[in-house]
This record gives sequence, structure tokens and C-alpha cells, in this order.
Amino acid sequence: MTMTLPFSPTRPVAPLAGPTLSPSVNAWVAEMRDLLQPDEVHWCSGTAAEFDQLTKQMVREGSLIRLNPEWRPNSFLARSDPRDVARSEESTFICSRRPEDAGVTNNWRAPATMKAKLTELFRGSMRGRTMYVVPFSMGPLGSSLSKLGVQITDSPYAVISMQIMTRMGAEAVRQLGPDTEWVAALHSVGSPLVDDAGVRREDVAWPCSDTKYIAHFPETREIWSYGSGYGGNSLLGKKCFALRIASVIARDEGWLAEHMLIIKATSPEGVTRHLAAAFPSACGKTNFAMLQPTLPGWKVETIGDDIAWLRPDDDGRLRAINPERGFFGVAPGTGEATNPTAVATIWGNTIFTNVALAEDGDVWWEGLTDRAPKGLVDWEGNPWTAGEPATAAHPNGRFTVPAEQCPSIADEWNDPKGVVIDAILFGGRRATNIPLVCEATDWEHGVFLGATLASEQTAAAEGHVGTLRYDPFAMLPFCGYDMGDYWQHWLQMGERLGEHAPRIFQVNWFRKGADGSFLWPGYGENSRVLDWIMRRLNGEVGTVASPAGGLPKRAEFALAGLDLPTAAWDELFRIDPAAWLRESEQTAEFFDRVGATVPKALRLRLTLLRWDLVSRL
Ligand code: OXD
Ligand code: MN
Repeated sequence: MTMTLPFSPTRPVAPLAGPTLSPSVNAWVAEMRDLLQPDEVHWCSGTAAEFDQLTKQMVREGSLIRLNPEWRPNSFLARSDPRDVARSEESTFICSRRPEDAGVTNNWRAPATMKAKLTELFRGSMRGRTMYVVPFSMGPLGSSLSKLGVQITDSPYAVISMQIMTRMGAEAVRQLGPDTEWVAALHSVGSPLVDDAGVRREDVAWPCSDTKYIAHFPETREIWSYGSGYGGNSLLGKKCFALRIASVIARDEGWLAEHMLIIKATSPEGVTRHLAAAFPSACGKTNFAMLQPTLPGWKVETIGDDIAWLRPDDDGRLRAINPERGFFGVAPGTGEATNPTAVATIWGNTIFTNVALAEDGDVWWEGLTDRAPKGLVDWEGNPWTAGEPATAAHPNGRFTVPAEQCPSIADEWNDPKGVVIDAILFGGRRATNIPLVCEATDWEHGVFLGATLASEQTAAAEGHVGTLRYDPFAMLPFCGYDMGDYWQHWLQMGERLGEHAPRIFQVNWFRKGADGSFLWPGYGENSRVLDWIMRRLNGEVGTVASPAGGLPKRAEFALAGLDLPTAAWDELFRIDPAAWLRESEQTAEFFDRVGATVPKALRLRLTLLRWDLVSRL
């Protein structure tokens, strides 16, 4: 399938500057125009010309800086308001009819109350601005796995970002027939340019509001986001639709919407497998999605870096698509040493947000190169010199880039059929307890591993587990319904998939030795773990049973060429029953917090694990 990129219009798409064939879309747009009172309405076509016109306008108005085209063609820097730099979890709400459907891990408000409050905030919120109508497809156009949405926004930054991150514009409009289901995604930065008295004021580079609400209405499949221009709060196709709303749709329709990357791995023997992997934020997910194997003969290709939609196919196998079309990656820490593929991806056609600007008109951030270039301007627009306590780029500085530019992108990434998933990986950032890799004994154990996925918050003293931040399935901020019900849905999916269910593994690149240093080199060397997982799938290697699951046998693990002392290997896989018991107490507390909906099967797993550990003391 050909796609039309905003930057290389190989297939010009006629702008569709008018209402769609969907009466419900047209009626909603008209209703919103009356509520929001914009100066103008612009139906987005998704063409290169539109991207060019919008970016030129934003440069003129001071909300984008064009980077030096010699270094970074067709690329821009946006600097946000310093109070609008990340997802605002405290302002994020699941407004299901019943509070118990949102569960204790989400903020809940009654839909009617939230809508009444937000309707007043949205009333007139686009005065003096243009209201953009952004029809978009999450997933390849026309795929039975894809879903459609329409975002209304007054942020041109959101428009150009949605153009990169989704299949947006006229081609999405063509998918919207009279009866097509779609998700309504309303967004305003909450900063009207004309007040109630009709007085107009000057705009600022990054308009936003101190009042922020990112509200989801799962039953009616709606998103209302107010007050923030930042990516996760304003590119509504991503976390809001593809995870929070889609997880509810997936529960209702019998599939899975997950915070998972998708890769295609090919062994030296030419065996190809597809893997999906969930990692909490800041655990090297993009690096793994673009892994450059150190093991000779291996190839890893990228299908998605953040979100996977997985659905059983007619043969009963689990198929996945990446519903996105671009990467919204964290810039700091991305460099030649850590992720050369990402560095190559962002050669041009990229929107950077909250990173530093160099003298030569290119961008920079901590970790891009070892030494900072001279004459930097930091993410807030102030001169910056190396050695200052504050960083030059905001730690959550981002790049937004078309996936198609990624040198490791797999041919199948845009395939409407998706790819069959052979294995699912869960990985947290754990200094203690969790081995480098282990295999779940069965699907139910895999769900237990996903449900108890955690990162260690505080440094762990020797023999002690640090405080764990549980991030089940890496979905804590993204699951649109009750967490216990979500685990139950996973268990049911396993029953349905039966023998076709992908195998489940847990990985941990971050285990530390007694001296506090990492035991495993990580990055490209993670291909050794992938090699073991692939050989498990092929039935070529065995496991050693442990409370964690099946562990690799050292003799069967590809260690050649790696300077890993035996003591480090032992430590990477050491199970200390006392420390595991202490961890299991934290898990029990976490299950109690999630409450009565925790599936009995998972509680029983925990009990059995604890008996096993006690017997090993
Ligand atoms: C993200 C996140 O931005 O997971 O992708 O926080
Ligand atoms: Mn993410």
C-alpha cells in the first residue's frame, strides 16, 4: 500500500476541504464549531503542501524555529511553555458511568459532571483561532484492524504532529462512510485570543492553560482534552485513543490494545519471528525497537516503537499492527552509541520539541554526542554552557518523525494484515531479583509476570528490594478500565488463543551487582537474549525451573565474544528466596490496592509462589 507522506508527495491527494460522507462526523464538527467559536474552520487534507503552509505560518508567528536545512532539512524546533512539558497524569480522567469500571488505578469523574464542566471551559475557547478538523486512521488505511478518529484542535503543532504520527487527512476521510464507527477527539489549548468583551490579545509561542483536563469517555468512545499542547495530551490518536479508548474497545470486541513495541527478528539461519514487548516509560523501549544486534548474522527490524493492537485472526493466531505512523521518541539519551538507528531516522522531516539549539542551526541534547557543542541555546531559549547544573534539553524533549524514515523499518510495518506474534516480552527496570531473562511456564504465568511488572524507584540496599512502582503490562497510565478486569481479559484471551498463544518471557537489562554497577551490557548485546528466546521458540534449548520461570542454561546461551564473568552470570540469574518473599509482600499489597477484581488465578499464583519461596528459605 502506498502512503502519502507530507514531505514526499509521490501520490498527490486531492484536498477534501469539506464535510465527509459521515453524517455523524459532519454534525459533530458543526456542533463543535458553534461551541468553540473559532474564526475559521480548516479541514485538513494531509498533503505536503498543507504541512509546508502550516509550518511556514508557525515559523512566521514564532511558534516554530526552522532548523538549518543543510543539517536538518524540513525540520523544526518547538519550545513549549515550561509548565507544559509532559503528560499530566493527575489531570487525566476515565469518565466511565460506574467508578468501578475505571478502577482504582485511574482518576474517575462521572461523565455528565465532566462534560458539564468541560463544555463551559470549551465554550468560546477557540475564539480568534482556527479550528482544524483532523480525520485520521489508527493503523494502515482500510485494514480490518484499524480504527478511525476525527480530532478537532486549535493547535497547529498538534496538526503537523498528527500528520506525522497518523494516517491523516483526505485518505482517512475516504474511509469514513455513512455508518463507519469513529472516535471523537476534541482538543483545545484553552487559550482564546478574544475575550468575552470581544477584546483581542496577542498570541504566545506555546499557548496553553493552567487548567488541564484529559478526559476519556470510554462508553461513548470520546476524548476531550483541554489546556495542554504537549504531545501525550494533545496528539489524541496516541495514548488517549490507541491505548485508553482502544483498550476498552478491545475488551468489548475481544482483542488487545497494548503499550508494546513490535519487532521482526531474523536469525542467521533465516528463521523470522515477530515479537511484541511491553516496557514501562524510560526503560529503553525505543532502543530495543531499533536494536542493532552484536551477534553476527542477526537482523532486527522495526514495526512499532510504542503501541501494538493485537487480534486473533481466522486461523486463531494473534496478529499485530502498529496503529501509529511515526515515532514520538524521547531525545535525551538517544545517540550514536545508544541508538544509531534513531539518529539516522531523524535526519530530516522531524519536529523537535524542547531540545537545545546549536549555533549552526541544528539541534542537540544530552547523549547525542559526548561533548556539547559551543554556543548552545537551551530548551527554554536561554544561552547554555556545558557544566551548568540544568540540562540543555528538557529530559522529556522529543522528536516526532515518520516511521518510514527508520532505516530498520520492516516491509510489513504498513501491512493491513499485520504480523503474527510469536512471543511477548515484559521488561522493567529492576536492580534486584528479576533475572536477565526467563520464560513463563504458561500463559497464566505470563499474565502474572505482566501484572507484576515493576520498576525499582529507590536504590536498593544490598539484599533489599527498592520500592517498586508497579506498572502492570506497562499500562498503568494507559488502561482505560479497571486493572483487575484487564488482567481477566488477558486470561480469557489466552484461553481463546489456546495452542496458538504466543509464548511469554520476562527480560531485565538493568540488574545490578553488589557494587551498584550494571551486570549486563545491554543495547546491541540484548540480541543474545533474543537469540535464546528464538531458540526456545524453535525448541532448540531447555530451561532450568525456578520461582521466576524457566531460566536459560549457561551452556546454551550465546556468550561467545562477551566478557561476562561467571560470577556476573550467576548474579544475573540469582534468586534470593528471602528477597523474593519481601517483593511478594509488595505484590500482595499492590493486588489488594487493585482490589476485588484481581482474578483468583493471579492471587493463587502469588500464594503458590510464596509457598515455594518459603520452602527454599
Ligand atoms: C511515551 C510514554 O511517551 O510511554 O511513550 O510515556
Ligand atoms: Mn509509551
